[in-house]
Amino acid sequence: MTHASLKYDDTIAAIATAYGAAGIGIIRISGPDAALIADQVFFSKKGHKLKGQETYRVSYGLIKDEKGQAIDEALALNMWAPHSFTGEDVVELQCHGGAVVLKKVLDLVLAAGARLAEPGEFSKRAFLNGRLDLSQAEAIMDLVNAKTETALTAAANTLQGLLAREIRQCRQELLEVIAYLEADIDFPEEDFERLHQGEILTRLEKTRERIQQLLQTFSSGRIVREGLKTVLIGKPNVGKSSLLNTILKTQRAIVTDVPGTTRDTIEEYYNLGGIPLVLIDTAGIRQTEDVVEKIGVEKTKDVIKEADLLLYLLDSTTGLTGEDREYLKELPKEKTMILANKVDLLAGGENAEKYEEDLARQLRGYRLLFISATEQIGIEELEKAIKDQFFVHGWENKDQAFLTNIRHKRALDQALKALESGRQGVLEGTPSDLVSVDLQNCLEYLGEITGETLDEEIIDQIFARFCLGK
Ligand SMILES: Nc1nc2c(ncn2[C@@H]2O[C@H](COP(=O)(O)OP(=O)(O)OP(=O)(O)O)[C@@H](O)[C@H]2O)c(=O)[nH]1
Ligand SMILES: [Mg+2]
Repeated sequence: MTHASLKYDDTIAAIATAYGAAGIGIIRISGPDAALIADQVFFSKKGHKLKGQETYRVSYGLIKDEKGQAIDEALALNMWAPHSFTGEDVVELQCHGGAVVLKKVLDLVLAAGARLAEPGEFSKRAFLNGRLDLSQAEAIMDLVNAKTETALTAAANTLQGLLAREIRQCRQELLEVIAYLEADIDFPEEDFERLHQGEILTRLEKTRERIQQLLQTFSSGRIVREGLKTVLIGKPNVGKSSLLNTILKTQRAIVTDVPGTTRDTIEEYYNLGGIPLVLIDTAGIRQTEDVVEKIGVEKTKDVIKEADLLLYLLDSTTGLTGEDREYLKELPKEKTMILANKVDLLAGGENAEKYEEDLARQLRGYRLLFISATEQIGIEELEKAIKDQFFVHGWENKDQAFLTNIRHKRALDQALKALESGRQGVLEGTPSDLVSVDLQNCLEYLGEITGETLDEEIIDQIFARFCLGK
């Protein structure tokens, strides 16, 4: 499916900047009548019209309402098709940033014949006009929502087309193999240069490796995009909320010496050296009769299921209790790290050493750290341990394509399956036409990532998740 031929005959407009008081705010107008519409609300000081201007010109003037009353001073930036973000004629009116002013200017633009853009509609037009592939359009959304620099780099890489380039190369490789197979099917008698089975396998192997490599970047990619879900759990009063506050360096959660202080889960972002942590403080796991607390405890169980990392806190002064053992049994070992908190309360010296050794022995197989949430002992070590466990190196690599989007991951999984089936077919001497079907399926799935082979309906859904003005 090719979208390049699709043309819209209506002109859309929206406020493209964030809501609220700011230095400037931008109204973006895109479509065939962008210039005509802008010319009805924007009047340049020099008296020229935007229609007929050279592309990429900035004009200075006034925005006026129907009665000729000046609303705002503004700059008008015109970018004519096809050299604009959407690939259509675009005028951006840079006004003063107040919400009321922008709303008024937008109303005037709409009254002059533009239609209010749907969320993501500018990006969608850019995609349909071939200015962006789908993975790049989705990266815009990630870029806007990026919570850390690393997330920003990953999104920017996709936006630059690194993922699309990788996918295109895989598709190219497959297309060549398919072309040979098809020729073999259509002209079995004819004498032309055929690809040996070995050569076909080598090529498929190469594509498979590429796809697998991309898939491997996903788990880290998802973490970079959505954050590492880190859940603080443990019995009441062990210091979960205190640890949350210490890591965040604010008094985010209420801390008291009353057990059961935290009743609802609290979620906060924390930037761990460029990597987003979603820190979740919980009501802890315990038997309780209190209704509110009960709901909190139930919620904790749900959160545990979705967590990437569980930080299980113990109170060092009581050590590992029978209750702790019961709870730990319920938790998946591989994603649990145990923090023996309140070490500041332990008497120092030999006893403490022996205590630590004992505990380590009892918790063999777990990652164990000794900390004090309130006295800030062992916090740096904790952060380092998290980084070491979860983050592969290579984030620094600016040219690396990263898979950060679940839709891309699913398509790639399917592509790999189809490719595997085709490769198996070649190995077993399956007829070329059947192998070709598998490879074409693979091609199709790869194309879903960049949007070359995707239903219009799905495309609509993807763009609908964008915010207004994008
Ligand atoms: N000495 C010392 N006291 C601590 C430490 N961490 C927490 N506390 C104290 O332990 C008490 C309980 O702390 P919280 O952070 O509220 O414990 P919690 O696990 O969130 O408790 P619930 O929300 O009730 O489940 C408070 O009085 C804290 O000041 C620590 O490292 N050392
Ligand atoms: Mg608490």
